[in-house]
Parts: sequence; C-alpha cells; structure tokens
Amino acid sequence: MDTVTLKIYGDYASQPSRAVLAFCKLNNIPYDFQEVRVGKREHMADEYVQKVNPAMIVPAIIEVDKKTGEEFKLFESHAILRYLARSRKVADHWYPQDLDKRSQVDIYLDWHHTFLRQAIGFHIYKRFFAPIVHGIKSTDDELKFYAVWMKRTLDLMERRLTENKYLCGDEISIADLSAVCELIQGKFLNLDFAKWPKLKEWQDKLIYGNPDMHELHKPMFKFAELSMKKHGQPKL
Ligand SMILES: N[C@@H](CCC(=O)N[C@@H](CS)C(=O)NCC(=O)O)C(=O)O
Repeated sequence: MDTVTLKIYGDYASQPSRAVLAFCKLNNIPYDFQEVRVGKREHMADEYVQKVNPAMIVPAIIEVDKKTGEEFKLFESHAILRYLARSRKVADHWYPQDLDKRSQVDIYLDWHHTFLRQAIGFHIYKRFFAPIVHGIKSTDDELKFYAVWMKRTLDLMERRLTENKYLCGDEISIADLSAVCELIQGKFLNLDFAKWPKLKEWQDKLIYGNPDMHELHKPMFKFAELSMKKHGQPKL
C-alpha cells in the first residue's frame, strides 16, 4: 500500500481514535495524524464535516492515491480496523480468515458498542464532557445506571479472559485493541479492578507492557489526572 497516503483524523483522548492509531503503530503502517480536538468542538467545524466526516465523530480516515489524488474515506473505528487489517499485509491473528475465529472477533466488535462503550465511554462522556461539548448535565440517578451496566460488562469480559489469553482466543486481535483502549479510559473514574483481576492483568500487559501503547496513552493519562483533580473521585 505504498501507493496511498493514509490520513488519520482523531483525538488522543478518544478511545476509538487510539485503537486505530494503535493498530497502525503495532503493524508499522505509516500514517499522517491530523488532530481533531473534540473538547474544542473541532469535529463540528465545517471543514471537518464537509471534507472528512459528515457524522461529526472521530476517528475517520482518508486514503489518498498518490498518483491520481483520488480519496477513499471511512469512519467508525471498527470499520476502519477491519479495512486496515484486510488491506494491509498484517498477521492473520488481528482479524482471522478462519470463519469461526473471525465470527468471535465480530461478536466482540458488535457487543462492544452496547456494553463496554456505554459502561465506560458514555459514562465518562455524560459525566465530564457532555456538559462542556453539548451543555447537557446528567442527574445522579442517570449516572447510577452506568455502574450496573459496568458490572455486567466487566463480569463477562473477566469470564472470557479466564477461559482465554485474549478476548477472542489465544492470540491478540483487533477486538483486544478496541476493548483495551476503551477500558483504560476507566482512569477517569479511578476504576477499581478488585472484582476483575484477569481484566486488569490483560489491560496492564497490553498498555504498559508495550512501549508504543504506553506512549500513545500518555496524553490521556495526563488528561484523566487533571480531570480527577478538578472533579474529585467520582461516586460509582
Ligand atoms: N462508534 C464510533 C464512536 C465514535 C465516537 O463516539 N467518537 C467520539 C469521541 S470518542 C466523538 O467523536 N464524539 C463527538 C461528539 O460527542 O460530538 C467509533 O467506534 O468510531
């Protein structure tokens, strides 16, 4: 794929943006990173909406053909991860050809949006960012829902990691990248892993055990620390 330039539009504070960046870093896929700060509402700017992603979310990619200048645009992190895994020469385990194995990865990727993404991402978003980005504040009762959802979600993930080394088997896949980039956002909640030791072990191995992953998450760690100082320890 040295005939195209890959541009990734994203925010280091955004879990799905980091999953796409992580995949490229771990597979030595060259890219140009264009930072789009959600907290500054840059994802709503006319230029971004008209030229990159009408859905007003990050991440998004544009692949530009070096010869013709033709552009291929894509958004939704899981669609991007699947596309990159299929279009680049990467090891099979990321998104296996074997239909049974691939189905396991697909199950996780679909489940993710309703469960982990809600339990962690939406929880944090509603608590800390929706008031800034959209001017909408949630009540304590609305926020309590997320504690219930989180337990249900993390219990299932813990069970999967008790049975397998990674979420979808004994090899790492794009499901692990999507999941771990979301779970580590739990730093904003000071998430206590006492009930989920396997999950903690898996998270720490993937993030802290890999210099690229650790580096990629440093801006978010700083951001979470600042948020904790500003808002204090959230009641879960
Ligand atoms: N399902 C999408 C989720 C993307 C998403 O929610 N991105 C957030 C940042 S993490 C965003 O751009 N939010 C814009 C907004 O809240 O207006 C994906 O996986 O790419």
